[in-house]
Amino acid sequence: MSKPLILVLGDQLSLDQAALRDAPANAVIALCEVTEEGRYVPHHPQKIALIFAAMRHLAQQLRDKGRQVHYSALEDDDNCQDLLDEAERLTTLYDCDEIRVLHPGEWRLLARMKTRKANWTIIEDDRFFCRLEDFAAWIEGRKQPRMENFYRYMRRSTGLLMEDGEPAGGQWNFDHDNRQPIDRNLEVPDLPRHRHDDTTRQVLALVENHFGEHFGSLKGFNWPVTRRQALADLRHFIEHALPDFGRYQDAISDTEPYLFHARLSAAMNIGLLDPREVCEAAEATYYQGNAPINAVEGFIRQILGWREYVRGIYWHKMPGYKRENHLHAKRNLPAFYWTGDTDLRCLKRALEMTRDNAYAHHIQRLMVTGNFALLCGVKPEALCDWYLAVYADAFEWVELPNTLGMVLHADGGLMGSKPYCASGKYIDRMSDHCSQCRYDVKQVTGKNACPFNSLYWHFLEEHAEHLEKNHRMKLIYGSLKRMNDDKRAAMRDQAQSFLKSLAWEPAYGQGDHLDGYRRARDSERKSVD
Ligand code: FAD
Ligand code: DLZ
Ligand code: SF4
Repeated sequence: MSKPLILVLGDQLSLDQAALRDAPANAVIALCEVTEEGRYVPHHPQKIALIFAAMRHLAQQLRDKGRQVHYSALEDDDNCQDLLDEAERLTTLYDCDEIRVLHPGEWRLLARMKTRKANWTIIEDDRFFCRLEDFAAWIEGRKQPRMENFYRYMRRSTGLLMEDGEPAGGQWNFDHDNRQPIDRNLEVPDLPRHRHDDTTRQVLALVENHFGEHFGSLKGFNWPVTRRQALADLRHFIEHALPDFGRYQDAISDTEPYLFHARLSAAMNIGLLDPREVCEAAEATYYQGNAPINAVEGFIRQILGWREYVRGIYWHKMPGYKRENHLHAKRNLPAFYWTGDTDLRCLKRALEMTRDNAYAHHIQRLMVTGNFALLCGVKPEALCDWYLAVYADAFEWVELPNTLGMVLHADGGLMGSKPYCASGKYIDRMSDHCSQCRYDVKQVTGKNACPFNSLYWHFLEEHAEHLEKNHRMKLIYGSLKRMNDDKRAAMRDQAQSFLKSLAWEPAYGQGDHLDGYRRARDSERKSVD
C-alpha cells in the first residue's frame, strides 16, 4: 500500500487544505523550518516568526487529531535546511514512496519540485475562488486584459453581491465614494491583542537569535498564529473597521498604520483564513445593514478582484514575467529603504511602520514607497526583493505582480493601464505628512522643494516615448509641453541632482540585500554614536 509524505509549506497552514483533506491514515505529515527559506531574501523577523509559530501550532493540532507528524525544527541537528532536500530525507526516514504537496505559491519552488528525481505529486490549491485553468481560459485571446472585467466575471460566477443577475446597489464599483483624505480627528479602532503562549514565545526567541539582524523589529509582534486568533481578527474588522473601510481606503496617516484596513492578508495568505469566508462575512454585514455598499463592495473587490487577478497573472505569465522591465529601469534600491533614515517624511513614516509592524497599507506601498521607486527608476529585481522581504503577507504570487506590474509598470500595462506615478500634491491631498516635513510640497525647484515634484516631471520626460500616446496620460503630457524650456531644464537639474545625492544599495545579487542592509545600518549606528 502506498505511503505518502505530505509536505505542508509555511503558507499552506489550513487543516482542510486539499493535500491534508485527502491524506490516507498512514500518511506522514511533514512541516519543515529551514534556514534557506528564511534567507533567500532577508525576510522581516515578524514574517518568519509568524510562519514558524503558525506552523508549530498547526503541527500540534494535527497531532491532537491523531495524525503522524514530523516537525523539522530549525535547530535540529539532522535538518538539511533546504525544503526539498529535507522532504526527501524524511521520505527515506519514514519509508514513504511519494511526496505530496499543495501547489506552492512561488515559481522557484514549483520549478525545483518538477526537476527532482524523487516522486513529487503536486496537488491543486483550491483555497482560491478562481482555478488557474479558468483564469487561463478567461485571459485567452484578450488583447487588453483588465482587472475590472475579470472582477465582473468573478462577481457573476460566485454570485457575491449579486441580485437577480445585477450588481447589488445598482453599480459594479463604488470607488468614487472611496477617496476621502485623512482627517486628523479620526478615531481609528485598536487591533485585538493576541496572547503569546509558550510556543509563540519560543519562536520569537529562536527568530531573534537566527534572524535578528534582518531589517525589522520583533518587539510589537501581534500577528494571529492560530485559526482561532485569525477568526478573532476577522470578527473585529467586520464589526469595527469595515463600515469605514471604503471612505478612508486611500487615506494615509502619519500616526495610524492600519486606519480602517483589514490587516487580514497575512492570515489569508498563509491559510489561517479562507478568502471565501472573509468575503461572505463582509457580504452578510451589508445585508444586515451594518456596513454601506461602498465599503463592502470596495473590500470584496480587493479580494475577489485584485487578489485573484494577481494570482492568475503570476501563474499565467511566469517565469518570463519576472524578467520584464518595460521602462528599462536600471537603478539599485535607495539604501534608506533598509533603515528609514530619510528626511522625506512620507517615506520615513512608511518605512518606520514597515520596520515596526511588517505591514504598510496598500496606498503606502503603492503611492509612497512604490511611487518613489518608480520615479527614481529602481529596477524590478531590486524593488521586488525588498517588498518580498519586508511584509508579513509577502509571497511571490501576490507580491510580484503588485510590485513589478502595478508599481513599476514593468509589464507594459497588464496590472494597470497607466503607471501609478504622482507628485507630492497627491500625497499632500491624501495624508497629513507634508505639514511635518522639512520639504515644501508646493515647491518644484529650490533647496526646500519636495523631491517628488521634480522627480515626477523628470519621470514623465524620460518616458515620454512609452507613455505620451497613452490616452490616460494625454492631459499631463499636455501640461508638460506647455512649460517653457527654462522651467523644464530647472526641474530636470533639480531631479538629477537629487538622484545623485542619494545613497544606493550596493551591487544587486543573491544575498547582497542583507549585506547592503548591514552596511546601511552600521553607518547609521556610527552616526548615532
Ligand atoms: P485591505 O486594504 O484591508 O484589503 C483587503 C484584502 O484585499 C487584503 O487583505 C488582500 O488580501 C486583498 N488585496 C487588496 N489589494 C490587493 C492587491 N493589490 N493584490 C492582492 N490582494 C489585494 N498583498 C499581499 O497579500 N502580499 C504582498 O506581498 C503584497 N505586496 C504588495 C506590493 C505592492 C508594491 C503593492 C502596491 C501591494 C501589495 N499587496 C500585497 C497588496 C496590498 O497592499 C495588501 O494586500 C494589503 O495592503 C494588505 O493589507 P490589508 O489586509 O489591511 O488589506
Ligand atoms: C517565507 C517562509 C519562511 C521564512 N520559512 C519557511 C520555512 O521554514 N518552511 C516553509 O515551509 N516555508 C517557509 N516560508 C514560505 C516559503 O518560503 C514559500 O514562500 C512558500 O512555501 C511558497 O508556497
Ligand atoms: Fe513627502 Fe514631499 Fe510631503 Fe515631504 S513634502 S511628506 S517628501 S510629499
